[in-house]
Amino acid sequence: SITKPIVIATWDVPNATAKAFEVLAGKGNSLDSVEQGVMVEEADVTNQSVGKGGRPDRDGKVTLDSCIMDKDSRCGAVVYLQDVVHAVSVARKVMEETPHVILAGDGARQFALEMGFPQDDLLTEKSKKEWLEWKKTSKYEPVINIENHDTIGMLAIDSNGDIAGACTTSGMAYKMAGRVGDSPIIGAGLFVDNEIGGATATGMGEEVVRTVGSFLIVELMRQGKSPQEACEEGVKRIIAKKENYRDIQIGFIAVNKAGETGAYCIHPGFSYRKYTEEGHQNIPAESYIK
Ligand code: SD4
Repeated sequence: SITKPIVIATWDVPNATAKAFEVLAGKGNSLDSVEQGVMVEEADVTNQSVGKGGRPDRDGKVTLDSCIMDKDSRCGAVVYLQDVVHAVSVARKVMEETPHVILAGDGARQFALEMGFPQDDLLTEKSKKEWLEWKKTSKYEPVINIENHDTIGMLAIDSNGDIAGACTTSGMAYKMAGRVGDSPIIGAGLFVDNEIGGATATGMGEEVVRTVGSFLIVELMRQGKSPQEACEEGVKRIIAKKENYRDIQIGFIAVNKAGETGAYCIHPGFSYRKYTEEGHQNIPAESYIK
């Protein structure tokens, strides 16, 4: 059957969603769509939360987390990857070329270089300068809604009606060395099920991991909730488990197989980009705190 293709992504990322939709419009599949879509943000040095130009950890190292999942529930991920821009493509190679799901750190980098990915310095002058400034106080205080583009999580349904998702980030700025967030963790930062739909997250990853947020949202949709209702429940679950939830931001987006979408967050300021044949728009998400 022929379905209407759709792409959604966390935050206002018009270039990434345009690229992803271009792949779908050319009869490409959803896996290629989400990979090529999020690669736009990985390459964009002005996005300081993803790929090249990302903010470093507290020791000045840029370390990337990414995962990808397809219609057959195949998945791949890299965590704590250094020196390679396109973490999502390395994640896809983990999925396609290895018997494993996750590769970490030096092993992930070694694998990427063996696969022919170019080595690159991910720390830009701008991010380096800000980090050196931060080091003067070294206060770890994640900022809510740092910019209007941030960690990118993307979900796409192609004209065959098949879903795929990808998520990629440089993680929380000035994190501890070795820290891994939700974004590369299947079920936490991203989950898709071709029978139901998909969900992906942005914000304080620790909270998304301990509630297995994206898996929760897909399962709620399986039980009959709309994507909007499911995203609201996902955020409320985090709020119920976190006394000082006011100090953090979480944003979820979801799509079901009918192409209905939803989004919800703790604080105002989160939005998502939606791209269909009818056009594209930046949609502000409803928030728990008004
Ligand atoms: C993380 N969820 O590493 C990511 C960060 C993020 O917008 O989404 N920033 O916890």
